[in-house]
Amino acid sequence: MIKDWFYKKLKEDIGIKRYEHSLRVMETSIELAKRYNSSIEKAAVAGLLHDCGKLKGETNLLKVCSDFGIILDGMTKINSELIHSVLGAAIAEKEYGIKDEEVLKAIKYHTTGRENMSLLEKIVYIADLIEPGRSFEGVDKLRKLALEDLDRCLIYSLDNTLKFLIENKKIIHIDSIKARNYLLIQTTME
Ligand code: DGI
Ligand code: FE
Ligand code: FE
Repeated sequence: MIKDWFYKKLKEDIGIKRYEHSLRVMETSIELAKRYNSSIEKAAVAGLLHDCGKLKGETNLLKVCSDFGIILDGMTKINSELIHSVLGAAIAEKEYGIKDEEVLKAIKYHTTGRENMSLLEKIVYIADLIEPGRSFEGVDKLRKLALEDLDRCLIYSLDNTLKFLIENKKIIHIDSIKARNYLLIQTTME
């Protein structure tokens, strides 16, 4: 699924720093896929391309989205941090030729999460946060939890992100809330 030219294009599109982060997310996604018996190939391509929408030097992401025919929801439109995941899914499909819906969704929801995430979506979401280049308070706990219990790790990550958003007076996307509620309901019913 990964072609040689993906690496070159990705590096040019998103810049070296983001590119190196993407390689680490790819490796971490592969590790998690092995740990949880998920497709290694899908984890690799979704991990590699998850930030392919973070176009370097592009100032008008809304225009780029409209050129791709993407209709953004109101909450995404006003949060520049959220646009790159939706745009990334479109770029992965149209420019990298990815057809696998599961992979495209893992890219699309890697920032907010969503209700009833697939295993691959969870893997990429978590790999993005725990790749070896990340250093924030609590990341070691997340790294440990990721190998023990993916859902608990996800709840913990969502808690962290939501606390951060509240502390910084940021708008919370409804999908992040739904992702957390869904996991909490599911894990208390087990
Ligand atoms: O692209 P990365 O930096 O690798 O990581 P990411 O795609 O997870 O983006 C992280 C940023 O997105 C981080 O600053 C928190 C922000 N974010 C996550 N969920 C939400 C959000 N921002 C808003 N406004 N609302 C959300 O629900
Ligand atoms: Fe991202
Ligand atoms: Fe990322």
